[in-house]
Amino acid sequence: MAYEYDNENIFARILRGEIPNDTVMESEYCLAFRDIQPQAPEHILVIPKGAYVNFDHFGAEASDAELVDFSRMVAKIAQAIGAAPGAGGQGYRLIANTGTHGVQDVPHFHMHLLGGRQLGRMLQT
Ligand code: DGP
Repeated sequence: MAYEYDNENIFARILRGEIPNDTVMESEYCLAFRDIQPQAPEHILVIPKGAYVNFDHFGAEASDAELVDFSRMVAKIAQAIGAAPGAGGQGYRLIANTGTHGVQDVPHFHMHLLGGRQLGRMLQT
């Protein structure tokens, strides 16, 4: 399976420090920052630092350490913003838009974490 990664995509530029971001959390393998066009009071993007185009690329080719680090960071952020039901929060939604049908705009794998209000039901169209 061949995945072509565009080194000039906006998240690659954020990772290189060429574009500023509002960082929420950083680890060895991942960065989380606030979405520039928030759709909810809490709208955070979690991305691997590695060059992965989308979730199937990440899931297939990332190391175990990268995969674990990513999941742990999502869980830590959900807790940090007070949204994790296991810690008394009211919940959140994770979305990984992928490819054309998934309406993915930025070709660097990212997970949207949305919360802070009652969200509508999936999917509208
Ligand atoms: P999508 O690829 O459709 O899953 O969404 C990409 C998201 O990335 C969209 O919600 C807006 C956000 N975004 C695009 N450019 C930037 C940027 O330069 N900085 C930040 N923080 N977010 C961005």
